[in-house]
Amino acid sequence: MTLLFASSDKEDTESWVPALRSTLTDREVRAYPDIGREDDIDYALVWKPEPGLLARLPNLKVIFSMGAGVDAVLKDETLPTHIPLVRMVDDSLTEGMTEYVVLHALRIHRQLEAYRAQQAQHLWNQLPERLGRERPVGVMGLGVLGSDAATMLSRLRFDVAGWSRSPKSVDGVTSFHGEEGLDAFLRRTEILVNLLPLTAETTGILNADTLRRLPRGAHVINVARGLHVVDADLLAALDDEHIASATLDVFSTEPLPADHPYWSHPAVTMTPHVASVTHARTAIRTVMENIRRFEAGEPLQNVVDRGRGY
Ligand code: NDP
Ligand code: OXD
Repeated sequence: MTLLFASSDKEDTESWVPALRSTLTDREVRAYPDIGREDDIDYALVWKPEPGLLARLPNLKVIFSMGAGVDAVLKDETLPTHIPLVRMVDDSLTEGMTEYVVLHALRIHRQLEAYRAQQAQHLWNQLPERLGRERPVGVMGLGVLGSDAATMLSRLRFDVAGWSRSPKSVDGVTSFHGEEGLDAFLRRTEILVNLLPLTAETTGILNADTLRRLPRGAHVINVARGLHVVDADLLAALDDEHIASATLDVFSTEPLPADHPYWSHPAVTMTPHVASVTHARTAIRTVMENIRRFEAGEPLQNVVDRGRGY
């Protein structure tokens, strides 16, 4: 049995392949681009694979995504439709994302940027503070990551709501769903966290219309995909201060081009797609468990619904 590891990121190969080889001791692990004979590859573990690569593997049985988001895999028009695609669900990925969301929600809520600006001016000035329970936070996407982040925010006593496709029951979180629930969700949300998958329906969902429906002075935290945001609309909303700040971890082009206005915008806080990273040592266990299930004839976990795109 042979597993192909194929990531567009060379550093992933350096960290994952030795870990895979030392864990999957009874398998052959190959690293792209040295794929060897195409017909003896059974499984592929991929991140942004070269388009056409997976279609070339005639005996491929399961495709595993190293990421929770599978938009980059599904973008490949030649992707075989009969082979199950499994997305990454891993505790370390969930925990990392919740840390990031909580960090930035608290940074915004406790006005850290304003205090840093005052510090730069040697200014001692106590700003009015609000209670967390008076701060409506809204999480778009109440899936694996969104529901964990929303739960933690609610434990911190924020007034938390979530928006998803179907109704949800998450402790301490008010659920809104579907097109019909979007307006009320947006109008009550002062800190918006985007944790939706990127699909045809969600591309460009943070645009002039939806941003305008947030209360004036709202903050946006985008940790899902850059293409959820219409960049020109967000920049315009920041410039006219309808949106007070944007915390962006993901961008429509990554790495973000050096001349992009986000780099120097005073209301933007950026990180280079690190809100949560997939840790090889934990994630490999989830891949192994799914291979075991597949070979035992048991149902695979976390299979992507191709129709929905997530
Ligand atoms: P899930 O598939 O578990 O959850 C997706 C959620 O989005 C579900 O609640 C789903 O609703 C909701 N949703 C999907 N489409 C719509 C829609 N059209 N309208 C309303 N709600 C919708 O995904 P994860 O939580 O695991 O991951 C979310 C995303 O986070 C990933 O796709 C990826 O893009 C991003 N990510 C970013 C990382 C980073 O470092 N920046 C790291 C990891 C992930 P329902 O439950 O009703 O189906
Ligand atoms: C993911 C990511 O989707 O890291 O897992 O963006």
